[in-house]
Amino acid sequence: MKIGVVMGSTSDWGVMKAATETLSQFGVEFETKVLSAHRTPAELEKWVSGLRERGFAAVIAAAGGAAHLAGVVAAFTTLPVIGVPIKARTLDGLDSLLSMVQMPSGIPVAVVAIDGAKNAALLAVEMLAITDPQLKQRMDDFRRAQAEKVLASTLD
Ligand code: RP5
Repeated sequence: MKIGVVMGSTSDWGVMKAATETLSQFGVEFETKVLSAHRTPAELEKWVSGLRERGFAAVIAAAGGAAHLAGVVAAFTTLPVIGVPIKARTLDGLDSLLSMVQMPSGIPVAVVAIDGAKNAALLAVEMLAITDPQLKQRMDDFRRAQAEKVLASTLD
C-alpha cells in the first residue's frame, strides 16, 4: 500500500522532504503532488478521488496559511488524512494549525505539529503496520534505536 503526500505549494517542499525521507527510510512507497485546494481544486479532486482504487492507504496533506487543503482532501476520500500545518510567512503557522485541527464534526483530519512532517510520516507508517508485520518490526526497531540514543546521551 502507498501513501499520498500532497502539498499546496512548492514552497512547502522544504518542510515536507522530511516526510518523504522518513517514508523512504521505512521502505514505504509514496506519491508526491503539489495541488492546491484553491488554486487547482478540480485537479485536487481528481487525484484524491482515485487514490483508493490505486492502492493508497492514507494521505498526508500539508499547507500553510488558511490551510483548508487537508480538510478538502478528507472531503473527497474516506482514506485517513494526516494534516501537516506549515509555518507560513505570517502568524507563525498558528493559522495553518487552527484551520486544520478545527475540522467540523463528520470529516476528520489527524493533525500533527506545525511543520511536523516527520511525525506525519511515522503515523502513516504505523497505520500501514497494523496489517504489515515487516513494517511493524521496522517501527519497533526504530523505537528501540531512538530510546537507546536517549539513554546513551550525556550532558557536558
Ligand atoms: C498554501 O499557501 C501553501 O500550502 C503554502 O504553504 C502557502 C503559500 O503558498 P505560496 O504563495 O508560497 O505558493 O496554499
